[in-house]
Amino acid sequence: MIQRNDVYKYKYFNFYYVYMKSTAVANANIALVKYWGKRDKELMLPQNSSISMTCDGMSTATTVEFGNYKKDIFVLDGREFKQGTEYNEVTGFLDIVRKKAEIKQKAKIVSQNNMPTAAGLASSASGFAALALASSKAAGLDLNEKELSMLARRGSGSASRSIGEGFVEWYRGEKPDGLDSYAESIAFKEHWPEFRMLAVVVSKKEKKIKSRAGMAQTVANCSLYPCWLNTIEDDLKIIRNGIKKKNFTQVGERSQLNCLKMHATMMSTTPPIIYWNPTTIEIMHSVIEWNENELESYFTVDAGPQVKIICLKKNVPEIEKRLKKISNIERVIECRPGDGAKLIHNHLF
Ligand code: 2P0
Repeated sequence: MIQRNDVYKYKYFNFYYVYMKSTAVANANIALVKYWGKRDKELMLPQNSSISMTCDGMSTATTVEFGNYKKDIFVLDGREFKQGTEYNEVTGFLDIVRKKAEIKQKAKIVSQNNMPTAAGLASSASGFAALALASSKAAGLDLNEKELSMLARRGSGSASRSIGEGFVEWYRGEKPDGLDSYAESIAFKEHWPEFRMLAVVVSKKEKKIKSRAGMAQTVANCSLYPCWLNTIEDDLKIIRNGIKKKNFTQVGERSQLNCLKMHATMMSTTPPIIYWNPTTIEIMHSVIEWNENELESYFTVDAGPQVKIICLKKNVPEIEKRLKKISNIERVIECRPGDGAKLIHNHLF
C-alpha cells in the first residue's frame, strides 16, 4: 500500500491513475442489548444505545482499491453485484469516503464472508466495519477508532460496534449530526475470555424482511415500542455492570429478556414480523429447560431464525452434545470475545 503522503502528492499533481489499496478484516457482533429502531435514517442514528460482543470466528475480509475503474466493482463471496440494494449500499458508502478524502476514483471491492450472508448472523456488521477500515485507509484517511465507528455506522448501524474489541457499547447520542453516536470497547477480550456465544445455524435462507425495513415498521406502528425504549436504560445498566463484574447470570438473564422484548415489538407490528422458525423455538425451549436443570445458558435471537446460546466455556461440550439431539441444525459456530477491525497484508485480489 502506498503511504498517506504519497496519496496527497498524487492528488496535488492531479494524476489520473492512483494506486490505493487496502485490506481489512472485521468480526461480526452479537448484541446483548439490541439496536432496534432509528431516529435518523440518513445518518443511521439509533433510537437506543446497545451493547454487543464482538465475535471471533465470524468475520468478513475486504479489499478495496481505488484506481482507474470506470465504475465501482463489488464482488461478495465470489458473486459480482452490478446493481440492486447491496451494490447501491456499498457505492453510496464509498461516496461518503470519497467525499471525506476528497478523491474521485472509483473502486474495486472484493469481500469474503465466513458465515451465511443475510441470515441473521450479522454479516452487514462485519461487512461495513471491514469496508470502513479498508476503504478509509485506501483513500488515504487515517481515522481513529471513534471516527471509524461513526463511518461504519453510515453503512449499517450495527457495524459501528464491530470496530471495537471484546464487549462494545454503541451510544445513542443526542446530537442531530450524529457526532456523539459511536461505539467503543467497554471491556477488552482478555477481561472475560470464558464468555461464549454459540451461533446455532438453523437456516441458510436469506431472510424475507431485512432488519432495516423491520425496525422502520416497528418504530412506525408498534404500540409496544415506547415500552421498549422506556426499559432500555435499565437493561444497559444491568448488562454493562454485569460485564464489568463478570456476573454471568446477570448478563445472560437480562440479555435473554432484552431479546424477547425486541421480538415482542416486531411481532406486534402490522403486518407482524416473525423471524423464528420451528427449530428456533425448539432450541429456545431447550435452553430454558437446561437452565432450570443446572446447565446455565441463555438464548438471544436477532433478525433471523438463528439462535445464539450465551454460555461459559466450561459448559460448551455438554451444550453441543445436547444440540446434536435437535433436528434441522445446520452447524454450530463457537465464538469467544474477539478482536476489533484490523488491517491485514493479504489482499483478496
Ligand atoms: C442488533 N440488529 O443490535 C440488532 C438486533 C438486528 C436485531 O443491528 O439498518 O443491519 O443497517 O442499521 O445494523 C441489524 O441491523 O441495520 C441489527 P441497519 P443493521 O444487532
